[in-house]
Amino acid sequence: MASLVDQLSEVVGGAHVLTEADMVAPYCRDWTGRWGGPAAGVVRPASTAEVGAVLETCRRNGTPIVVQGGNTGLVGGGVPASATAERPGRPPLILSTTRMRGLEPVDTTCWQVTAGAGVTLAAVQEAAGASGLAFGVDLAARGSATIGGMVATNAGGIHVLRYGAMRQQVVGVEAVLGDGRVVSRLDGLLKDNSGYDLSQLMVGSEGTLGIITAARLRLLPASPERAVALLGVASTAEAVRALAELREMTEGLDAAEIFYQDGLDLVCRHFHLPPPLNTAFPVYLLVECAGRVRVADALVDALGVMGVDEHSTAIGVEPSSAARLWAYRELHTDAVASLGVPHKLDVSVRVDMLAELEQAVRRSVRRVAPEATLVMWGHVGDGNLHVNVIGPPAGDDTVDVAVLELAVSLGGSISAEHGIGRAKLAQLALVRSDDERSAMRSIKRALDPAGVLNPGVLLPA
Ligand code: FAD
Ligand code: 2HG
Ligand code: ZN
Repeated sequence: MASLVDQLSEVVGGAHVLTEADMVAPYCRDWTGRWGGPAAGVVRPASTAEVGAVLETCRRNGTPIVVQGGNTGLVGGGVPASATAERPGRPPLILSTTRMRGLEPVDTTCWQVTAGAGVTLAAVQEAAGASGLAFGVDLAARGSATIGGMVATNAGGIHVLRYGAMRQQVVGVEAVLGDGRVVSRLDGLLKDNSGYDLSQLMVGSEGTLGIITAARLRLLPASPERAVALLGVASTAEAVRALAELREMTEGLDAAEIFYQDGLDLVCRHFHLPPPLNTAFPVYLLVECAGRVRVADALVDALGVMGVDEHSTAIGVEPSSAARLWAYRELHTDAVASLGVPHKLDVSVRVDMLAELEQAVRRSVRRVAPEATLVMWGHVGDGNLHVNVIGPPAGDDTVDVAVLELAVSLGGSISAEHGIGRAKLAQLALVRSDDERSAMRSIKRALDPAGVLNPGVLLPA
């Protein structure tokens, strides 16, 4: 019988089956460097039919598949399990969607676009912008993160408070299910109550139910005017209060982000940036308003009413000055990566509990990992803190468990936007009941009975 590589080469062409160690290696480790393991190889199909044929080949051979898009995920869901993890059976094949880059023309009547799974977020944003429209989700990994990966993780990002997460942008999905059936809802219907919404079932499924091959996405009118303000404040509680006031007084608030002096220092040091304000503050609130007219004036007026003084504020209206202010926030992930392999905890609580969460995380990390470096930032409007801890060995999850349990004890979630992946598999029971996890397993068995897709991601293998 022909080898797996020969069979796959038949399907996608030999050039798109990678088996040499140095070619395969970059696909085997995640962006953070914390997660990864060996793979049998990488296969790069270019169409839905090829994805179906690859899946069929793997099912016949009993080879598990790890689905990978841009490999910017932060919970280890798009890379193989580590060699030391319990991995019964053979190493998986990585199915990379990066050749599925078809982007249809923007539909300017329906304000929609159909994108192949491997199309990057930046490409969708660019295409929408060229048609006078915009896409509702934005995040710093825009140059690499793919639409398939963003749908599979229900990515959030910086505009959730105005436009929602990826789920809200998905009109329909095409996917090859684990058992080979194809679901395709790319017709662009805004109203369609004809049964279960299989597209939305794919959103947030982290590659465990099907391989997304394309998505029909909702677009928005572009906002020609944009204004950013960076406010230095005394505490997280004050940032939350300021945001509540701004929400009442401004229209078009589309981002509200928080970071702290230690994170800002790190960003400035690592990227050789001057501090944004003349005075240092414990906490920084970055807000952005976007719309058609008078956006900057309205934001400045609101800040005036709030009594914010110029020493504690920087305003960016021109695209370059707005981008300069955004950089202080967006460069946090890269700056932290320069310190070592981080433990990333992406937790959320109700917005009115955020200040308590922040303080409790500081106490908890000090207690369980006193030598560690702790850097936090997040999406304050969504009650979402990104807790990054550098110091403890990658395999030691003491600090992870402490922070996740803390978030749950405050009524929060162990995953605000990055997903469960492999990183938080053991903690899923903290937030999902026995009945819920059992229902999830039933869905998994119904769509992927052989358990070929992403075993050990989101649910135990
Ligand atoms: P991958 O990392 O390749 O995969 C992620 C998961 O999706 C895996 O489980 C994988 O198996 C699955 N998957 C991928 N493609 C498919 C497919 N076609 N079909 C089925 N399953 C698939 N995330 C946020 O939510 N908000 C942020 O603000 C944010 N900012 C980030 C900033 C930086 C600098 C970085 C590095 C990451 C950031 N992320 C953020 C995380 C990341 O960008 C998202 O999780 C992204 O959605 C993953 O897309 P990807 O193509 O890289 O997917
Ligand atoms: C962000 O909002 C991303 O910056 C990444 O979600 C968070 O790196 C992180 O911990
Ligand atoms: Zn985030």
